[in-house]
Amino acid sequence: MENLLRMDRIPHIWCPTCGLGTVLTAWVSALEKAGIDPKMTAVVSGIGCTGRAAGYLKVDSLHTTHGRPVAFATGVKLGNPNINVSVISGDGDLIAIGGNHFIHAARKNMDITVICVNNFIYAMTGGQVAPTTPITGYATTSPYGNFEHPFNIPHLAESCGAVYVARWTVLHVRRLVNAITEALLKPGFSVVEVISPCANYYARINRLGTGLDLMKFYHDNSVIKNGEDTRNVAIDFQKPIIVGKFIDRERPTFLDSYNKRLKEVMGDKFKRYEG
Ligand SMILES: Cc1ncc(C[n+]2csc(CCOP(=O)(O)OP(=O)(O)O)c2C)c(N)n1
Ligand code: SF4
Repeated sequence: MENLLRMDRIPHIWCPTCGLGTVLTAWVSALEKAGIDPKMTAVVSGIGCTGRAAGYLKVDSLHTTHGRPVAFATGVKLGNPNINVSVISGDGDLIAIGGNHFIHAARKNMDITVICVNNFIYAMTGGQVAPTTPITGYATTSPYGNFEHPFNIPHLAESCGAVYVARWTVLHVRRLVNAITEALLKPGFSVVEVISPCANYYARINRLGTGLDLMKFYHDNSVIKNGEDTRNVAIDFQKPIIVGKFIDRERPTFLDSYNKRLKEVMGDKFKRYEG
C-alpha cells in the first residue's frame, strides 16, 4: 500500500473519523486488485476535503480547480487513451459546480471512473448546503433545514448514460473495493458513489453524534439491493440507505464512436486514434 501513497505528505489533513482515509485505501486496494499498472494510472481531484486525495496518491495526479476534475480527466484520457483515469472528488465538486461536466462525460461515455464521495455537505468550506443535502437536513446555509430537492446521484448518472453505477458506504469496505475494481476495469463512464461520514460538519450541525455514530447508522440502516432501479435509491434524511451495484451495461465509449464514425467517413485513409 505504501508504495502507492506519497508518505512524505502523511499525516494527512483529514479529521479523526472522517471516511476519506477509507476511500483512499479502497481505491489503492482496487487498483492492486485490478492489476492495473500504477505507471499507466492517473488520478484527478477537484477542490474540497475529498479533493486532497490526488495529493496523497503516488501515481500521476492532478489537484485541479473546483468542479473541473472530470474536464481535466477527459483531457488526460484523450491525450493518452492507454492511461486508466480516475476522478476522486466530493459531491459538491462533482454534482454542483461540476455538474455540467459530469452529465456530459456520462452522455459521451468518456472512459473514466468517477468516485464521488457524498458526505451530504460542502465540508471544506464550513458545512454549506449541497445539491445532495437531504430534505430537512441542516447546513450552515440552511438554518431551518434544507427544502431543496437533492440529486439522486445513481439515477442522475444512469439517466445521462453511465455504464457502471454503484453506491456503497465506507463501512462496506470489501464491497467498495470490489465495486471500484469493477469500475476501473469497465470501459466507459463508471460511477461509484461512496457515502462517507463528515463528523466535523454534517454530523455536528445535524446533532448526529460522532463519525463512529454515523458508521453505526450505516451499519443499522444500509439495505443492499443489487440491481435496484435507480429511481428508487434517493436518500432521505436519516432514513435507510439503499446500496449496491445498480447498473452494469454496455455502450460504445467516446473513442469507440469517434473511431467508428471517422472510419465510415474517411475509409482506409483513417488511422485509428491512439493519442
Ligand atoms: C470556483 C470556486 N468556487 C468555490 C470555491 C470554494 N469551495 C472550495 S471546496 C468547496 C465545496 C467542497 O464540497 P465537496 O465537493 O462536497 O467536498 P468536501 O469538502 O465535502 O469533501 C467550495 C464551494 C472554490 N474553491 N472555487
Ligand atoms: S471536515 Fe468533514 S469531510 Fe472534511 S476532513 Fe473533516 S470530517 Fe472529513
